Amino acid sequence: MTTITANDPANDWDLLITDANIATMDCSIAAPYGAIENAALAIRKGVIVWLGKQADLPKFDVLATPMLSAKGQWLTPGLIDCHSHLMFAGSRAEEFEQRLQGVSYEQIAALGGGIASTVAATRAEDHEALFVLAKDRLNALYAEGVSTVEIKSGYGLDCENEVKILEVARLLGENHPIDVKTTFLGAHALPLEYKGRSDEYIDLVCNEMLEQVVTANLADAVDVFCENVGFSNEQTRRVFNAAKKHNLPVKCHAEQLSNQQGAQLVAEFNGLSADHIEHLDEAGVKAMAAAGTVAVLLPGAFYFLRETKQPPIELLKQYQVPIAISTDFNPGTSPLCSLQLMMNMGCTLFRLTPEETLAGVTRNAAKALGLTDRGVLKVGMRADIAHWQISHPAQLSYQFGVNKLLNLWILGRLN
Ligand code: DI6
Ligand code: FE
Repeated sequence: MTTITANDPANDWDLLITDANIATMDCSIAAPYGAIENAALAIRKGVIVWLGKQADLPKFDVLATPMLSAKGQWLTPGLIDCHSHLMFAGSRAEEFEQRLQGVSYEQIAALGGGIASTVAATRAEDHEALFVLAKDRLNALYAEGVSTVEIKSGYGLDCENEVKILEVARLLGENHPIDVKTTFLGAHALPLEYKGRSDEYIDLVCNEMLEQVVTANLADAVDVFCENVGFSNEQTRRVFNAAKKHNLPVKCHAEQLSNQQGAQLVAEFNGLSADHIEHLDEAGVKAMAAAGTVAVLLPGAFYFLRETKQPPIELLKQYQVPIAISTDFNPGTSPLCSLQLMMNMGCTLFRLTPEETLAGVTRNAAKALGLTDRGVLKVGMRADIAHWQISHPAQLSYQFGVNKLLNLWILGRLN
């Protein structure tokens, strides 16, 4: 035991969690899940200031330190949903019915349904209505241990409405315990009024829209749907160049329905992530590995579209591309607002291990958002901590539908 003096910070902890098993997800700890059993963790000012075997705790002021026993249960990093489109209005249940009768996602999009119908519904709602809709969804994620969520725009598709969506997302971040990161996805789909004029629409995205978004500091990153039903590789490049001019990191909806070399392109811009990537090839994987671009897998969309083409998981592992998992929560291809369900699907549909899946919603999801202060439990990191009633961390991927969350601290606070 270390003896400490009166000035030692150990006298000044805001909370000490004892009797915990901790899945730190820290790669520098050799055990599976970076696990430390019989452990304790101390928080001061929203940051983890001590973590280790309980037997190694320094002497601290027992009377002055708020303490909580984890009762032998598990702590993990707060979960991170690094790819969501949760700011939308309306429902696409009828389209779901059509698809079940054999109409394809691309056919529906070509007929003016799909994303365009959500755009019409979202344009029709004001800030307040969108706030309420999105808050409910954020609450659902929060209830299952999610502490950081990325929210994309992309259902406005004009200056006014893209700005509105991002403003509401920023407002949610200020009014909800979850930390919200925003991504400008003006190039999500071609709005109906630009039919046949996609290059002109890209001009609007790169100039007016992005200028407004940047001026009001509404976006943390820029994304493009690089696809047959979205935008070409060349158009995606234009948007990435514009983002670069404003020092915004880029990410890409890449290789979801076909191979448009979007992953190589986003890697060329040292992008944060290439997402979906069912049709990714080896050259794309290599480019991502070289650039440190994260592979974000979206099993909900794969499942909901009843896709059969698997992302190249073995190649991603072979080239050590970090793999994240996310909900892609959206009304068209993944109306599934549960990151825990995605963890289960990551294992069942993509054959990831529960440990890889947990890394996918913590350490690697943080990387996919360019965040270095979370995703791993260790000293110096944000105290974003989920406390679970489980006897093994694999239970988080194995079981679904019974909520095992006991506590969720975000920046050291329970809400
Ligand atoms: N890929 C997707 O899966 C979603 N957006 C995208 O670029 C679909 C969005 C929608 O259909 O509303
Ligand atoms: Fe998406």
